[in-house]
Amino acid sequence: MSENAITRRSFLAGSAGVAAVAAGAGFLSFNAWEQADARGTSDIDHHTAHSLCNSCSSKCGFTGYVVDGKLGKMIGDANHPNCEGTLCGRGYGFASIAYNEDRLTDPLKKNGGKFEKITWDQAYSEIAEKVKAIIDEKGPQALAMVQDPRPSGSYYTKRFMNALGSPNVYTHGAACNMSKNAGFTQVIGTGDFTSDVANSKMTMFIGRSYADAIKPSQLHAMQKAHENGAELVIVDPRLNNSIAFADEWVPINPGTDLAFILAMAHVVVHNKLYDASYIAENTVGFEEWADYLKDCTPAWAEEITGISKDTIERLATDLATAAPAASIEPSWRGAYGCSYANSGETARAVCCFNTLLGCWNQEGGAFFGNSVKAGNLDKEKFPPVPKPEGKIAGADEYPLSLAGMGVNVYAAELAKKGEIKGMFFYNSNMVAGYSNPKYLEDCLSNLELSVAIDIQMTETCQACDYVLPDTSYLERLEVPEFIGGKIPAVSLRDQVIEKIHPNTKPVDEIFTELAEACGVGEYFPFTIEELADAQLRTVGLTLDGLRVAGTARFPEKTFKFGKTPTWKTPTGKIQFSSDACHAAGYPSVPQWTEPVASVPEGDNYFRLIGGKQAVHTHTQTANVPALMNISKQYNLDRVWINASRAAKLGIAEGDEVEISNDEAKGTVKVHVTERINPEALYMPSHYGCSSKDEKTAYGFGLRQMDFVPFRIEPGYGGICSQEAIVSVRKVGA
Ligand SMILES: Nc1nc2c(c(=O)[nH]1)N[C@H]1C(S)=C(S)[C@@H](COP(=O)(O)OP(=O)(O)OC[C@H]3O[C@@H](n4cnc5c(=O)[nH]c(N)nc54)[C@H](O)[C@@H]3O)O[C@H]1N2
Ligand SMILES: Nc1nc2c(c(=O)[nH]1)N[C@H]1C(S)=C(S)[C@@H](COP(=O)(O)OP(=O)(O)OC[C@H]3O[C@@H](n4cnc5c(=O)[nH]c(N)nc54)[C@H](O)[C@@H]3O)O[C@H]1N2
Ligand code: SF4
Ligand SMILES: [Mo]
Repeated sequence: MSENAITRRSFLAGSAGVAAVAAGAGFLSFNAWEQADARGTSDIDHHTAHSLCNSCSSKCGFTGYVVDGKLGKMIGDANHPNCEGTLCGRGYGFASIAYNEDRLTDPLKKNGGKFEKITWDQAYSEIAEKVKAIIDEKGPQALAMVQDPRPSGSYYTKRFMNALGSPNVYTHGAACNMSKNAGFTQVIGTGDFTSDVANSKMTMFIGRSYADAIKPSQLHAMQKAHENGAELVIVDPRLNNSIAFADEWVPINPGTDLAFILAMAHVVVHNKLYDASYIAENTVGFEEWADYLKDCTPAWAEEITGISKDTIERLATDLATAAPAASIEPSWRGAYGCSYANSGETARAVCCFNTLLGCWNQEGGAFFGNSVKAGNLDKEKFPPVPKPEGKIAGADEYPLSLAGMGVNVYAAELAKKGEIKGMFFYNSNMVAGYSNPKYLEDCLSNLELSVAIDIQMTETCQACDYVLPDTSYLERLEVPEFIGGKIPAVSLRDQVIEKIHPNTKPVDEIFTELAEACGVGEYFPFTIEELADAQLRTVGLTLDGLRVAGTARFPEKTFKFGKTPTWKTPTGKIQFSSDACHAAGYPSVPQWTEPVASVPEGDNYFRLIGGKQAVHTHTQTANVPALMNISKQYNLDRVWINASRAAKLGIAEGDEVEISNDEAKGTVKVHVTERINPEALYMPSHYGCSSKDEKTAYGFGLRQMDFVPFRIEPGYGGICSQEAIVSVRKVGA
């Protein structure tokens, strides 16, 4: 530990030097240090270290205060762009995972359905033998990796797979935001943008809740916009908790956002509320889209969306009036990240609509920010890995999907077909979260090699043959994390506490040693410290410096509003029409496409929707007692049902109901509320864990994914997580 620890003395010595490297660094104050040092005597081990929360993709930066070897407190780092000094409850709660009684402590192998402890040497040699056999038989394309992008995880998993010759490195994207990013890419040539909410006159949130699905900096921006008097509108079948800072809830029918946006576009185009010269200079396909939009009247959309034509007309006009300091916020997952068969097309429509507002790179509108990346490294020390042959599996079948994410569920299907024979899972609970768990388990059971690298015994671990125990994020140093934005940044996950379980290993060691066992060790002749330091030196920093600062900003790269971006589309323009979409079987301009599943007539049918709760992340926090106690105390596992629909079914608040469809059946209590659209049944996303070795999580609530039929969105590759209809009845009725 000692070389990672920043003792009081080295902190004071280092802080003078670091000011030069960490522009704007808001590292801890002397007072804060004094608090951590309350016991004041020099014989007690006490130090601080900067880390990045691993509870969600925001990876907020914080300072960990360690006393007697244990994490005592965490303070969000003010200069970390996603956190701005505030951590959310999940961040604090999840840190206790390091000390969780269900931690994986040793490598495991499945034997006759039961797991037994094995040595690392045995694990490496058996896995390597299978890897080699698979490559000999079917080539490296028969291997795949699924990983949740974390700093070291992204680097080492990709390098390992590419060293073996496989291009098949998947993220969780197809179960998160890939359809959205892919749809955006077709229009604006890039997968994401940022709404300048804080400075906007009006922002519309379509299926995005800053207050439930938290990134602290976004919530700060929303609060600021609210205080500034901006018009903030929430379009959501469910009245989410962001309403505290918003003006209006638009309770749309689930899966119909595309019709809503098309009708708003109709209003703006029909009433000529757009900047014609901007459209003429920057876009292709406008006439074709405008022609299609003629029939997309607010009255037409009212039928589909359940939103009155007057509301649609008013909101579209308000947005156009507030433009260019207005936008539809990019959203993340809820409405069109991966939910429906029309998600990618909905995303396209969002970007087309924002184009009508002329808001790109305008203050208060939507912008693209700047980024900083690590430069080239010394080739001797960090030998480049040859690019694997061929494309990631699924790229041809889902031509609009993004190669950087890949269609992870298609890889599972290939496993079922015997075309993929070996799969690795790093920091990923695919089985419980990426589509129907029963189906995914079945796919994985066909593999010759399945390896999960995790910290707790999840459903995915249970479905694999080998389970390797990572250290928790608090116990390891990782590759630096570069973060784009208004002022780009680089941030460090340093080791905060000593390893707790001696037989666990950090991710960098696992993949370095696995690579050696598989005969490709020549690509890993460096330590994580050497790699991190080399990357940082390419941007004028050092590992020692960033260890003290935690986060460094690049003010010289500050983004400036006003400049029209270079559009990285095939035409070099914003594309109302896309040849690639047309080739993939969609209309060339975004048109109304229905979701595949529709709610049948009958009092007891609903569309099942999901959504985050502020105290949990996906499937990974349900086994954290501190967070689960909140869920239990407040009955957070209840499903939400609309009050008038409940009345028809004789269902009252707190009743036990049975939810069923062809995929699954289960009972749970209900929350009867006016805060949900009558068509929708909301099941919180975080419960229903089926792994008995996660003792806190097991058996609490239902799992939304159990009710979702396995389906992949044509072209885009999303998992269609809300193409699920369920029937509801009161238990005992
Ligand atoms: N607390 C918490 N915060 C998180 C995470 C977490 O797990 N927990 N995860 C992080 C990650 S990885 C992600 S992707 C983001 C997700 O961020 P979001 O996408 O904002 O999160 P969700 O809660 O899934 O969905 C947002 C809203 O979409 C609504 N919705 C559902 N269906 C529809 C629809 O058809 N149309 C419309 N208009 N709305 C719909 C839901 O009711 C919900 O209120 O959150 C990030 N932050
Ligand atoms: N049921 C359900 N499914 C979902 C979602 C949901 O909320 N509920 N959300 C969707 C969204 S938005 C996304 S982005 C994806 C996210 O999908 P994933 O990225 O797979 O997220 P989790 O389900 O939280 O699983 C994370 C896994 O990483 C493990 N882990 C945590 N820390 C470490 C570590 O330090 N090292 C290693 N090796 N493993 C670690 C956890 O134990 C857990 O098994 O899921 C999607 N699917
Ligand atoms: S938003 Fe919360 S859970 Fe996510 S990284 Fe930040 S502190 Fe952790
Ligand atoms: Mo996500």
